[in-house]
Amino acid sequence: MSVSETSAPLLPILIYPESVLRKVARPITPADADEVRRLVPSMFATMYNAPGIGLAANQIGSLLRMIVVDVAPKEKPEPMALINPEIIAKSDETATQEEGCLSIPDQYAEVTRPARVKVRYQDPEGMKKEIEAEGLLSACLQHEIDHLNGVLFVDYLSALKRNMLLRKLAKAQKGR
Ligand code: K1U
Ligand code: ZN
Repeated sequence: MSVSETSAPLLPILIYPESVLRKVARPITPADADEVRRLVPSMFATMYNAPGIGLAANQIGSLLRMIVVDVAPKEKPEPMALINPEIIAKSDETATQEEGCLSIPDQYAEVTRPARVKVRYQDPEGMKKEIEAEGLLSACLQHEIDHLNGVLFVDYLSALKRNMLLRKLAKAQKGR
């Protein structure tokens, strides 16, 4: 069974203004291996089920520095789990992309970020890796690494746009 079809337990996705979304996640060490092995399949299952193209550990209430992403079409999944991801280079050129967030459901806004990034990370087996990304993958990696630092996409918006969006979210959540 592939990771996009896994039956691993789904995890509840925490919704803004949950405080763990504003916390900084801590680096993963070899002592966390069992927890990482347990969480990775469940984070993929939760991301695909949402559906979403990324998920950071803060969003499921864990403060381990790990994210999962897959921006490929559903028919040809390209799942990636990144442990201790860090941006080691970013372009001066910027790109603007409409972003959403599974922790800020049904609210979208254009966010401007560096167009390309180079990310260093470990895979779940502990192998050191680097990836260069542009387009949607670049925006998604930056969005997920922001989560690990307690940063949300709404932080990039003007106060006016942010307050409008968060008021809409609060209204929608009240009606649930
Ligand atoms: O971290 C998250 O909250 C996941 C978020 C990631 C993201 C989206 C857009 C730009 C940057 C980062 C999402 O996946 S929101 C849902 C979404 O974008 C989507 C859902 C289904 C199909 C395609 C996209
Ligand atoms: Zn998000």
